[in-house]
Amino acid sequence: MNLLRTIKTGDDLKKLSKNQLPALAKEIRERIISVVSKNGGHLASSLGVVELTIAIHYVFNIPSDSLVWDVGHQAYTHKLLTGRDDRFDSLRKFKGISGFTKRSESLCDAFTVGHSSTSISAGLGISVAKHLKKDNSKVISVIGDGSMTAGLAYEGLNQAGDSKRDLIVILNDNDMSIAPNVGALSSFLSRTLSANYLQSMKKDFGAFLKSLPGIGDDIYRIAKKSENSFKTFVTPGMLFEAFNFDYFGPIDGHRLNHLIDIMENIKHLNEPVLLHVTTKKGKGYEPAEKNPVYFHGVSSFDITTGCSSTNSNNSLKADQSLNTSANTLNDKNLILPYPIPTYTDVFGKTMVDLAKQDNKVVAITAAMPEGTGLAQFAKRFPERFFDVGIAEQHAVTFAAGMASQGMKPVVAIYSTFMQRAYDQILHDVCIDSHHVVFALDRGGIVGEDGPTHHGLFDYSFLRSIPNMTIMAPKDENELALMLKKAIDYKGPIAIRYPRGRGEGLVNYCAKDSTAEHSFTGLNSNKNPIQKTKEIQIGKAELLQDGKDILILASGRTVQEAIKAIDEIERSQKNISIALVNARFIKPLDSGLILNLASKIHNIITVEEHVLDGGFGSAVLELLVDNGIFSKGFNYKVKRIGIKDKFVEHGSQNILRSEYKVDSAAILESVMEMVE
Ligand SMILES: Cc1ncc(C[n+]2csc(CCOP(=O)(O)OP(=O)(O)O)c2C)c(N)n1
Repeated sequence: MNLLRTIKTGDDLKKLSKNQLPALAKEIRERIISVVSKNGGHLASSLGVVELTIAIHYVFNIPSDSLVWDVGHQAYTHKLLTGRDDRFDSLRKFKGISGFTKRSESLCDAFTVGHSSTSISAGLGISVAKHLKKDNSKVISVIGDGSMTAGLAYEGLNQAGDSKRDLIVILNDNDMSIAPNVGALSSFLSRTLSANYLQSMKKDFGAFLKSLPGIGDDIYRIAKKSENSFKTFVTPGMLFEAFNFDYFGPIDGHRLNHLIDIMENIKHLNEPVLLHVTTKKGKGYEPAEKNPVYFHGVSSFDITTGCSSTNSNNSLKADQSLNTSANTLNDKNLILPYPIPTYTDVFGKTMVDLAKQDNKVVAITAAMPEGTGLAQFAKRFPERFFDVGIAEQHAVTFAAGMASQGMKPVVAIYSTFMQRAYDQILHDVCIDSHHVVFALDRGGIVGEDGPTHHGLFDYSFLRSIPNMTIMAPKDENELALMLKKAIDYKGPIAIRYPRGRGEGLVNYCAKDSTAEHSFTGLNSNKNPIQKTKEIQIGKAELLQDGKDILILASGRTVQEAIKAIDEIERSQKNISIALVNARFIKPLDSGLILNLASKIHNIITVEEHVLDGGFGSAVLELLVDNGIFSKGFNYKVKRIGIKDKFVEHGSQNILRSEYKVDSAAILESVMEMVE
């Protein structure tokens, strides 16, 4: 019988007997594996919490009781149990089911999320509001041990414990973040768990307590009492009890009956409770159990073998990038005799090259060694590599400290996650102008991960900070050169580059590249991007001169502009277009831009970034401040970028077209201007 099909709500689930639940868990796993194998997604995290999610929905009344998932990437079972099975095939597709929890998608999603470590604070806020509204329903926040490495989680625990608010925090401890979890908390949790003799002592002690009159068989009491007796010197409980949480566990997160019994008991407590559950990431699918890092987030794969169905290029197989749009052709439809490296690959390889030459270069990641391309660096230079956990704020201030001692820290954090560290960039790095290099991967539209993950705000949030320099490469060659430039520079400097493959200009991965980057473009002679010229701070690159229209493009939108210009030339329209690769968002190449703008009065700026405060805004400020528009000419200016909106999820290509930041949008603007 297909049990999953019978469940639309928690009430439907509660009609099942406890004996039927393991069969339901099996069906759910099969459904998740089947859909993720086609659409890509966060597989291992979701498989790890199937039983935990069933137990929560079996015991609590969602959505009256609020369930807050941390990150929201593990919530596939939750989606399947809350009326979204029918649409689950559209997971992560444009207009389909989101890969994270999203309030607009279901009443059962208490909080919209994608970034980590928010669940305790949000849960507490919900709990306090419920209390003020005299609503006695419960709040359950589920947070992973990786997400517990962020300071925000402790800020939540701190207030929750102090306010003694009714809040159940479930710590889903699988000893993994994306990569193996790091830090003192992680070793604390796992040390306790692996101490078998303590576990057995605890069991004996539990049995002893059980035998005492008045204690009986109540699982809750036994768990509690036995834990109390040890917590002061051996268990993770001591940490959470210090925050005034009532600690239970650790318990096996795959034993449904046990989970349900414990939850039935703790739901009657009206105080901060922490239930520590241990789970196996990837549970129930052997390839994911064996390789949870790879299957944390994965593009489409073959279910039997677990191998990627898109490409053999490593960085395209596993999460962190969720690069589902792999191809073997470059943009000009040339088949290349090697896998086209991603920007991330090129960054990682260049970091190794640069670190070989300069022992002051150090690399910092916030829990994403693979995703940021630093895994090779970590292997080659373990003493110069720092994974600080999901702690972007700390990563930046830590880098500032190192820079103050003459080291050259490169902080590699996705653009979207760097948003977390704004004050640290401003206050700790930029005021003293420390030489910290920010490598902002996943700048622009990232695709299927959607609005929580697009890197569409970095130009504007960085541009306003004094002392900051911001670069954006038009292709992977430029990324490598910019990184080299940034290492040699003195002061805060950011390089913002996109998710996905480069242009296939150079067989980067196949070369044992040394200090010298001999870039040999493989494309047709017409392609103006094949030679990468030396980067000079604040200097743009004039790719093509022209008379009628000036296109100022930033980052990879230069490629879209080249495509648009190719199209115009092919259609034999007689339009003369000047194209500038801005390279620098700050400082702009004011000399070149003002000079061109004084001659060409139709100007288009292009950016894969929100228009507000972005590259186009910077250009306009430059033009206005230099009186360009007051010279009596009739100027037309069009800014192409993301209007004041959050961009949904879907493939990068669909979104670029939908939000009009692609070559078609440039072409349209050119035609509007000339007509
Ligand atoms: C602020 C922030 N930084 C980085 C990430 C990327 N990220 C997504 S899931 C994850 C690991 C989370 O680990 P854990 O909470 O233990 O959950 P698990 O996947 O192991 O179930 C990371 C680092 C993020 N979502 N948010």
